[in-house]
Amino acid sequence: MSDYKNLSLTLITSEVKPGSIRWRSPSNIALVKYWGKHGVQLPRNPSVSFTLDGAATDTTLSYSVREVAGEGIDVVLHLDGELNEGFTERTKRFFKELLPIYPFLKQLSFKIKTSNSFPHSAGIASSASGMSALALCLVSLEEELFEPFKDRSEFNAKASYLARLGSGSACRSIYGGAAVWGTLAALKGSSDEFAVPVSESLHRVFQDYHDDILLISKSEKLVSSRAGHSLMDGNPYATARYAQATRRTDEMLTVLRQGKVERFGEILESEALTLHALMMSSYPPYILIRPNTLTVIERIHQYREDTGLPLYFTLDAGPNLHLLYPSSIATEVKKFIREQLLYFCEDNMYLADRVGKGPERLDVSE
Ligand code: 2P0
Repeated sequence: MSDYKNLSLTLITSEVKPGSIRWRSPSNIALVKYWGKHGVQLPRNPSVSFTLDGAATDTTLSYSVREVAGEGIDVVLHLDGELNEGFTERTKRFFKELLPIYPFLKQLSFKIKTSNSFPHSAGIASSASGMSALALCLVSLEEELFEPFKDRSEFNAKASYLARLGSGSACRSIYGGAAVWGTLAALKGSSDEFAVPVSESLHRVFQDYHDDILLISKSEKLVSSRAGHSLMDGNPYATARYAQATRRTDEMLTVLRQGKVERFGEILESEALTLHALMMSSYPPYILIRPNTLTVIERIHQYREDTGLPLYFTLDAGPNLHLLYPSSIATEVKKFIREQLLYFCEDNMYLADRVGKGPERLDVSE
């Protein structure tokens, strides 16, 4: 167990100059899903994801010494240039939880400016990119105020640990390519507390894999992921599911190494349907997919049968479909999306994305 609690991370405030730190961090799509947690944001099973490229959050954290010392956290958050009270409150809670790790958080005043590359109302998860961007800003801030980390991997492990406390899936966004979160016997260094990169063992075909996100519905979902995770505690299939996800994460790592796109797709689709079956078999049961989600799934199956091309889908905790495929068939797949699938998307919208290289620290002046 890593323990980042550190009461010595306290500032001599007269020595601190104001400053800003900026990170752009991407979203990720789980190939084997995290669904069910315990303790303080610990997963019930390992998961593995692709880190995306285009769907990202750009966050600038500005800090200065707090003029009037107070007990709580002093932070305001602006989303797309506007004060956002909901996110300000969530960030306050997050910083408060981090006080045993970063006691200096209550000695500073923070202004956070954040924006997403994807449309605000697109109905795609922003907590992975948002929380990972914020965690990276905080770990960079620690380096600026105290000691630099011994190496990049220590920096990333801590950023991933903090991101996990903000939102479970965010811990996987710290790394480019692919990442595993959760202890796997066969993966040295893997942990329930932070994610580890597995991009070095990614076969060439997966390094620039496409992920086109079909926006079936942009409405806010009725049951949050937080509530969904906790409903797993009473789910009668939970134990079997956690064992299955462990086996599948193991197998998925082999598949990713070997470049087997068909087996990849089989596991991918089964994971998507299993995730939603778990929602339907929770009590109270709920359904997040929409009729158009099913129509598009049928079209994808038919397309595969007709063409033999390795186009497969997955789902997040919502109705939108992620279409995953190798770049070698991009022209055909884009045509299929335009001609046969866009009709089933809200406002005929989809986001074209692909596997990306991971977060980037940006110049504050850019
Ligand atoms: C995942 N999802 O592995 C799974 C699959 C959605 C579907 O983790 O409560 O926002 O913040 O830890 O990470 C979405 O839930 O939940 C999620 P919290 P999170 O990506």
